[in-house]
Amino acid sequence: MQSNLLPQGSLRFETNTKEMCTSQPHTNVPEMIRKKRDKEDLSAEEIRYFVQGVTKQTIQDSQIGAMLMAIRLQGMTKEETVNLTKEMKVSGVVLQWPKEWSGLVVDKHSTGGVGDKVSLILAPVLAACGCKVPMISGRGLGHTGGTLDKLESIPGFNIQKSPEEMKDILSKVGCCIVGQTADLVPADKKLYAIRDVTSTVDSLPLIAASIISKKGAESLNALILDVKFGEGALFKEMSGARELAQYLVDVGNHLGVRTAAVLSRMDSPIGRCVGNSLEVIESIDCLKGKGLKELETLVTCLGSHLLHMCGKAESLKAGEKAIQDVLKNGSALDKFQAMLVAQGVTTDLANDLCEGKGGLRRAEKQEELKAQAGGIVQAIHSLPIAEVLHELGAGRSQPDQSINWTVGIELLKTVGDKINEGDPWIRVHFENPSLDEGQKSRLQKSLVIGEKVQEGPLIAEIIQTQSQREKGRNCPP
Ligand code: IUR
Repeated sequence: MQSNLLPQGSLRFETNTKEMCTSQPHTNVPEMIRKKRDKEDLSAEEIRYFVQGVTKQTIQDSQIGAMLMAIRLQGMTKEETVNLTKEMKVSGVVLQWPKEWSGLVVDKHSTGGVGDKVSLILAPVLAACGCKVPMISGRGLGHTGGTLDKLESIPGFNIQKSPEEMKDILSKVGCCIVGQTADLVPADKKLYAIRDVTSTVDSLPLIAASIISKKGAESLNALILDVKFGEGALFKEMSGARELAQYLVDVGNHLGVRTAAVLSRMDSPIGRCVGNSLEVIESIDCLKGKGLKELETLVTCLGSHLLHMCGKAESLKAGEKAIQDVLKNGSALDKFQAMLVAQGVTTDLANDLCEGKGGLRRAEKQEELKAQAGGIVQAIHSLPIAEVLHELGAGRSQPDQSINWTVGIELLKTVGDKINEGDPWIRVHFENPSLDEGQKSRLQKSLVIGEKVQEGPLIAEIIQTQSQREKGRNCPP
């Protein structure tokens, strides 16, 4: 690894020492591309050479694009994917934690959903249960904000923390939520940028290597994946989500991280609110044990699997109980408050927020829409909601675009609720641009009213390795 990737004065990182003893493979890049093009397997040595060339920029972008397309079209064996993931993981710094934390370092990854504020709740919940959670998250691109955008709607919240600072916050608080630094898995940054412009994003081995290499570089003991399917998700059908989940679980476990996945339904938004600052307020309510049942169910399911996998809970039931306890006794909320202060929010503001005394700027305008029929709320389509919020400024189309954190919606009725004609069902928060008639009509169409609920259960399936299923507990192979 290049020495300039190492933060100065830090002893906390493993460098990719393999590079020093790696000789060039008995091949060259065009020959490696030809092999993959012709569906031959790449050796571990060839994959190492490729990833190091990507990182050091000694391989041309055209060659990287050709290799990615060959992988996209011909696939990779599980062994090749694991080798690719391992090499990507060590392309930059790999976080190292004190020995005392062994077994306790956990995180989650979600494939993204409308109103998905689970990370904001899960990180402090797990910290309150005794885990260490070095959550590295992203900003949103597209519909609404990502986890970092939600947190940045809190004045003062700083997402840029060095590994040293992360370790300090983890020892004092137990959780932090930060942005990715340039030196963590630099190979993924390069590969992702080229995947984006070569139509090679939708490749199972490339997705798995990208996600798991970054989680691997956090040196986790356990990882839970929330893979969503349904109208508002990447996969419309459960079968696609299941295939990705199983692949990610296998690769994660091969990398030595106990990994399991939850397949969760994403037809309607998660929780009551969509939009950055509104989701922070909803998360605080959930941390007080006053969240919408579905949201609490998802947090409890993901968290209990992590507690069980890392050995903090003897069974899933015990994990669920531990989570219910920290939501009820205020210790999860205390962790959230401490994390805010550790990441730059003033003590007064963190107090006000957690005590429900406000503190976040509210949009200048709110408008409620009324139901045009009565019955039971069968569904609230998340995609039109996300699209309208994007148009109103809640999401970005370009990575460097600024967003309006106050823009969002509150659902005054959710799936399963009884509703009468004329009842207000959604409150839209907006500023400039204003909510127009076309957007109101699209929002109205997202509300489906019928005679009974038709949606299936929120948690559809749990994906584990064969040995996890047999032992009832995750073990790396
Ligand atoms: N998130 C990632 O980190 N990597 C990917 O390839 C995709 C989502 I798709």
